Amino acid sequence: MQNRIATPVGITLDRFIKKKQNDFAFATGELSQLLRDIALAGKIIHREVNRAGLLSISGAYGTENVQGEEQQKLDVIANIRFIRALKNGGEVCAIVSEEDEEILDVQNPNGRYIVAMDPLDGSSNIDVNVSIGTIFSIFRRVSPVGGPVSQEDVLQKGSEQVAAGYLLYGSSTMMVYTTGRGVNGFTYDPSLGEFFLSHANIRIPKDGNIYSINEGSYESFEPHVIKYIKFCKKQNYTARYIGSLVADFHRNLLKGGIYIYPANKKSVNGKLRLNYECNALAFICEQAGGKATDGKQRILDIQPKSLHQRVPFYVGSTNMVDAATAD
Ligand code: AHM
Ligand code: MG
Repeated sequence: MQNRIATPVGITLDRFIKKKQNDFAFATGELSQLLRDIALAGKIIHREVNRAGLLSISGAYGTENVQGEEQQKLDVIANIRFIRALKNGGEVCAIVSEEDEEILDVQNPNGRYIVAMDPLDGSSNIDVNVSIGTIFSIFRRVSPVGGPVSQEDVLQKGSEQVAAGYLLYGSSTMMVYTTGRGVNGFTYDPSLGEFFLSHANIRIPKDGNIYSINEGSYESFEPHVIKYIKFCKKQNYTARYIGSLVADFHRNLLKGGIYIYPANKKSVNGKLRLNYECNALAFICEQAGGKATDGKQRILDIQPKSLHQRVPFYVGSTNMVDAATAD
């Protein structure tokens, strides 16, 4: 704790990671390197996101990119870039991604970590120039190093995460992450190519007045959700819904609020994926003093049964999550 207070705002992400690594007597530096690999991939996606509008213009003229490849959708590009960065880094033995049906064995049996990720979340916002994000969770493998990756490696509870974070490609690009000792946010300066600590030791207010939910499905929500929305309106709370989970979550984290993607008639388990979206944000939220549940159970305690499993998601200020999930 003392360290965090002493950390000057403005140090680079690299130096911050190094400083934190020194807090662990027996740290090998692999997790630190993995976080740096993710930051590097984030810089690459930042560049692609910022060129996205131009890509579609050049696409309209039938041009191909420098490698002579066909123009690809940005979420596919992000997936490729992340996988490449993690593969080259060498710390990871397997990746699971929202973009891929199966486990990706990266041919690095000595890697000690597993990464679960949503390389570009909020894809419906890409074409309309609205904020999007990357979400990641890092787990230590449970199978023996050197052998094949197992189902147990990739289906671990969120409480087993050793680190988690997100990149937000907004008016600025930010990386926010936790290693289980608080949450810190870094803002990218593209002119220097560096992330700088801008939000040290983020704490989410216990209460807030922002609620984020797609009210278009109101009629098909469960009674307690309808009741809570009515309550929010009575309280004159502010409704904010970008439809981009990272951006909605980030705003609520800083200002106090709740994000809900509940079950509805069409999607009985909601829409969001436990492994790629909910676990990481739940870990960050709890580390910042907030709460995350599926309406009944703590997100981090859910034992995943399949890679692409969906769960209802209530995340944000503790008092708001409690109120939204009360019968
Ligand atoms: P995606 O992974 O296909 O991008 O879907 C996830 C996104 C979230 O970012 C966002 O909060 C939610 O889907 C919006 O869904 P809806 O349009 O149903 O409200
Ligand atoms: Mg997603």
